[in-house]
Amino acid sequence: MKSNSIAVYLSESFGLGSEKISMKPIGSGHINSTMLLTAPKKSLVVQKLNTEVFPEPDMLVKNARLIERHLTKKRQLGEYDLAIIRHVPTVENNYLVDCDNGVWRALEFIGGSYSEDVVLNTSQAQTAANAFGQFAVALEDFDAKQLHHVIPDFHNLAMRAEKLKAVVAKDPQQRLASCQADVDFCFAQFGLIDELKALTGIVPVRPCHNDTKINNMLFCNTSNDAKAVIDLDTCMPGYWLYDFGDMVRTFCSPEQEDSTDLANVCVREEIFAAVVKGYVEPLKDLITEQEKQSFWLGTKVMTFMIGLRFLTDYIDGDHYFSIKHANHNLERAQNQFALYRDILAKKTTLKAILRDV
Ligand code: ADP
Ligand code: GN1
Ligand code: MG
Repeated sequence: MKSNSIAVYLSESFGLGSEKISMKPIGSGHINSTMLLTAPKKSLVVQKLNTEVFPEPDMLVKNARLIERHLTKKRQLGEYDLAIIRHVPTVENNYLVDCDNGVWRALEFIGGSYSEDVVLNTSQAQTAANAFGQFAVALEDFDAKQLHHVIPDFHNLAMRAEKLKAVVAKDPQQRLASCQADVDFCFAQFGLIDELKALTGIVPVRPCHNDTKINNMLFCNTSNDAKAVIDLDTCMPGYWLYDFGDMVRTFCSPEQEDSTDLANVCVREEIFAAVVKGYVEPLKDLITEQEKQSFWLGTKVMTFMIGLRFLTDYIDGDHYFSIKHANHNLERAQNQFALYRDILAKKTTLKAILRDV
């Protein structure tokens, strides 16, 4: 199907007609294909879902709509101020459309907003972390047992380690020789698995976003305030340390996640402090002492685990994360390991910042 006919089909399905429409890619997500569909009446975000990653798209939509409903109630009670990204039904009142050999959904477009791939300053970091904190608090009384586990073991480091070991043993693309040092480095970090296991029963399992990347936050064009938390696809029960760690991973480096300028990949300490301050403030009445302490482990685990996932996908032949060029996943992995090494090198300073909150 040509992109023009896809646009017409989707536009008609979601009730926007077929006149004067256009569709163009937005954002830089690694999993789904995200497009802005513009029609005279209104614009919608349309996404072709990656059904390899999300084999049950109807469950994905069901989860998201449960969360939408919960957040809507919170807004009505004056307990949640951010915009809510709602799924848009088709003219036949479905939420998924089959088109172009794939499954599509539509989301309300939040106009007058922008997202970032690299945090610009401390104020932006604190604003976004605070909004992710507000989101976490709003979900606190949401019964996360209702959520289907769309990707089982998503942040299970032990399982991620097993996947790396399995792919290394197979080496299906003969790529191991090009990344043996990275694999050895990974294997030397598996003590993190026991550190995580030790938290079982000590830190609470809570509803989590699980993908608190900086580009999953929309900011207002005029005020630069946070406008909406987006990309709710992996909302599932977890530890707050995951959401904290993923913010550190994506907010603190001055370089993009796939930058090859490794000498410049580092944790900006002032951004780290802003993330801590911004996130903990809305959580202050709920967070336990053990949870606060677990944020150091979250900082290490999330940065390391995403690096490990990029490396696993590289060795496996790039089936999971979309890539723009050969070696893209290896470059991403090496970038994340550089960041992880800097985190370890700055342990004393970062732990002191955490302690001071
Ligand atoms: P992916 O799963 O591919 O990461 P996202 O849902 O995060 O997809 O969307 C990718 C990008 O599209 C975001 O970073 C943001 O720039 C833009 N975007 C997504 N949803 C909206 C929305 N409802 N309104 C405005 N922009 C959006
Ligand atoms: C993916 O979809 P996106 O780009 O927001 C991935 C996250 C990773 C991230 C790394 C469902 O997120 O887990 O942390 O890439 N999402 C999924 O940038 O695997
Ligand atoms: Mg995203």
